[in-house]
Amino acid sequence: MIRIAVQSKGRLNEESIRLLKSAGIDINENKRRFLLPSTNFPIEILYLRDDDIPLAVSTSVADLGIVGLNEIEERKLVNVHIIRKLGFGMCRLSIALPKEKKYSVPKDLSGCSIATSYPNILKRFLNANKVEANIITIAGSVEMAPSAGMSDAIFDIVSSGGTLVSNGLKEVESVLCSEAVLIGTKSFTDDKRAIVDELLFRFNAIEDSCDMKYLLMNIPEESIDKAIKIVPAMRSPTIMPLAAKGWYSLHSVIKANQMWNKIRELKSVGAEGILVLSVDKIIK
Ligand code: PRT
Ligand code: ZN
Repeated sequence: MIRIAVQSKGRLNEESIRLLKSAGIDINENKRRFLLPSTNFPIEILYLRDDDIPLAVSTSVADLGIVGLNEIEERKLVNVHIIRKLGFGMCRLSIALPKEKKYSVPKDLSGCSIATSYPNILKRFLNANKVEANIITIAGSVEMAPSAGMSDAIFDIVSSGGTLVSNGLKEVESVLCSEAVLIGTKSFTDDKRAIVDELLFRFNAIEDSCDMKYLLMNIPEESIDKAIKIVPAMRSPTIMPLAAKGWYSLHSVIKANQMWNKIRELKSVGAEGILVLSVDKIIK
């Protein structure tokens, strides 16, 4: 049995649970408790505040955790290892100033006071740029600090940028790109390693299938070679004869963002009756 810490409520909770469920892990959220075992996979879910997840993994209270990279970069705990990025919870940690203030380079922050909940990441950025500024650590509502007279600037999480605009601030320096990451303790027993490997295998299959489309089409025999060049698939496309002589069915997999260009090219070599289907999982 392994234990994974996920955010109990907040921005990462829903996507974290969705990811585990799409990896085939049954979680009965109706029975939600602090610690909830899956009914079909040797894993239990430990619901925590995001701030507590890195420490839970660092102290081996949990084997794995799902948390924003920003939290890991801020804490830099021993025994915590980033296993992989998860592709959701995208945001950035940025410096913002009142919109009327001038800014061109980090040195312009010299002597400023900067409010943040991420003092360590900010300190590293200021040191790397040889800037002396006064860091004011506050727990929340960082975006209010300049208008409340608490600071000259802020260093905070930005996603759409709407919060900055509505507080009369402008983003001047993006310091860290963050997203949800899977973290783990540095070493596992053999039993736990096998469970973690199975989980990662499933996460990889989900990622590989993401944004992929399955294509089926009818193609005349003389166009098969050209069509294979357009949609080469993972190894090579499947070709099956149709009942109508001289015609074949071709099956392949392509990236969703290539779909319209590929369809145009396939039509130009004589493909007909093209079907485009979503892909649930790809096992390479
Ligand atoms: O209760 P708990 O301590 O668990 O949660 P929390 O309130 O500390 O965290 P939560 O749920 O707000 O965020 C969890 C994680 O989501 C963060 O650590 C980030 O990794 C990630 N994330 C992604 C964000 C955002 N996007 C985000 N937009 N975290 C916070 N914000 C806030 C930001 O602080 C600012 O107030 O949203 C505002 C900015 O949003 P825009 O869209 O207006 O720019
Ligand atoms: Zn938090």
